[in-house]
Amino acid sequence: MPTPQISWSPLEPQTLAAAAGPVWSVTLLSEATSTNAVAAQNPVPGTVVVADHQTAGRGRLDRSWETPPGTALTFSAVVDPRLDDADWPLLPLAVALAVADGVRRATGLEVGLKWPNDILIGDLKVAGILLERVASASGTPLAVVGIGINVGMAADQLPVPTATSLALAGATADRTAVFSGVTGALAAQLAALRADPAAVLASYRTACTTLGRTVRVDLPDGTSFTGPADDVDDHGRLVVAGRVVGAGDVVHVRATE
Ligand code: BT5
Repeated sequence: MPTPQISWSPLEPQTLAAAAGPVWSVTLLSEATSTNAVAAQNPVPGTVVVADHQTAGRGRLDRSWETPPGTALTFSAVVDPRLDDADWPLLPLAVALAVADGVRRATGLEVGLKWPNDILIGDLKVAGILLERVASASGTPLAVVGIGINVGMAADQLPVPTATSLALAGATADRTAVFSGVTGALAAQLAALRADPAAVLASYRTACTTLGRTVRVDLPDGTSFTGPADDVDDHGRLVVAGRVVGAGDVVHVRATE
């Protein structure tokens, strides 16, 4: 892979705040363990915590999210989705659409969405999302939306062989430009989800590159099975060979002939 040619601008609080616009209230930390953990300490809707560097970034299911200093965008937004309980499972899908839209706006790159919310370029992961449900001081259910995007990593900085970066895909946008694209798209997708959950689901079905592929599903109980990914149902669950999968890891095996 070629070495990316990018001139890096440091993250700067006022520039980030301007990039996000008035909808979001942005705090920049030079270093944090995990922006999700910081944001959850005092969750106020509209708050966005950005870390220039995360020292203990978290993935799902106690996995870790690793990013070398200066190469990644790592932030968490606190949102009040104002959704019926039945529509909460659509939130991760709406956030995945937002990351895809935001990356496209900032870089021109088309990314793929692997169910439920991995962001891929080809078969390599360029961004991940960690959603956690928390309660406000008054008890309102809120979501901490954690987003990690590999913006500028060179090949020798990738934490795992299954990762890639926007720079390695040819993008020259810096972290602030990507932040602007994604925070704007996140506000738009959240509004769309509140207004018309079925329309967001329809957009997700169109964008989800898992559909039509053969996948292996690794279930939380340690078992797995393989089959064609046929649909995303109205509750945001993946349907594989007629079986409904609400939680589990999905591996793209090959395109269905
Ligand atoms: C995710 O988990 O993909 C969710 C990642 C969310 C990270 C953001 S950063 C801001 C906020 N604060 C946090 O602490 N977290 C959020 P999961 O699907 O479980 O994927 C984790 C797996 O991806 C790991 O086990 C590695 O195999 C791989 N991985 C780790 N770092 C990676 C990276 N930078 N790029 C691509 N893959 C990575």
